[in-house]
Amino acid sequence: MPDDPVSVADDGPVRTLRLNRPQALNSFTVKMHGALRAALEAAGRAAGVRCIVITGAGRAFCAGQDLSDPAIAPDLAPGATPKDIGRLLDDHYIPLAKQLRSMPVPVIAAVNGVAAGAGANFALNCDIVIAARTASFVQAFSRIGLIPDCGGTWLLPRLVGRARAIALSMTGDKLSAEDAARVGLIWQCVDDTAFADTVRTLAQRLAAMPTKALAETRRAIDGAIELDFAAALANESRVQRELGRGHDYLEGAAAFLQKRAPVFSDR
Ligand code: T3D
Repeated sequence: MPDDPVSVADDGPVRTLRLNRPQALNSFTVKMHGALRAALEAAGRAAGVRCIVITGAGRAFCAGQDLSDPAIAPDLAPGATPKDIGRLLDDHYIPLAKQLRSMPVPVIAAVNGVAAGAGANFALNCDIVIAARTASFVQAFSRIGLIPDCGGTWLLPRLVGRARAIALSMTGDKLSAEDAARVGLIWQCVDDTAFADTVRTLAQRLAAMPTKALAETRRAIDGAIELDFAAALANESRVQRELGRGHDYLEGAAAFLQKRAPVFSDR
């Protein structure tokens, strides 16, 4: 559908979800939220999908909330009742952030252009963030009197430390993709000319890996942030025991010993 806010394309085991509102820099409307969450749900259920790439159409990745969406746009009339922004977060951004961090397959954010506000933090919730060199990250919230959301207050200090988290969030300054990679906000910054190929190669590579172990890796690392050292060690043992009973471990070890390529299938 040409006016579909999220387009879906498969390349073998890799499913690409493209935010498709380029005229508004792929900012989130309630409709796009619904389409994205449904597409993620469908991708998670599809046995043949082993890696998801999320990217944007046109020159932007995502400009965060569409500030003109009637569902949330402030009524500027004097005395008008303020819209309930907390409800918008409860209904859309929180479920999206949680969904991304519990997907059964790895999720790559391929940040093709500017990622602002919740659009930036939405990307940071993905497993691996690759950005084109001309892309940028903007904690735009302070410019409109808000705080970082979609997990930003939790993610930013953990990714880049308190000093950078606070300065980026208070100033709302644009951070180049190159600087984002340098300070550890994202995984990689790639020249625009190499961007599509780099994303495709990584996605296909992840898709050929043991999917269940990758999803459990994310879960264990995210969970360990909340644990003390002993509890993290115990959790590693519990998850490793479970994975050790799976097909992918037997296959991976056998393939190594037999000097052949493994074929993974666990989900
Ligand atoms: O309701 C709530 O606010 C609660 C939700 C919170 C979650 C959030 O995400 S809050 C943060 C919302 N996002 C922003 O504040 C970002 C606003 N956009 C910008 O700061 C800039 O557009 C960018 C830094 C992203 C890009 O700048 P630039 O110069 O490359 O592009 P531009 O000229 O500003 O924008 C191009 C068009 O996209 C323009 O429309 P026009 O004039 O061509 O018809 C602009 O209005 C539109 N656009 C950009 N961002 C948004 C948007 N339209 C609606 N909502 C947007 N967020």
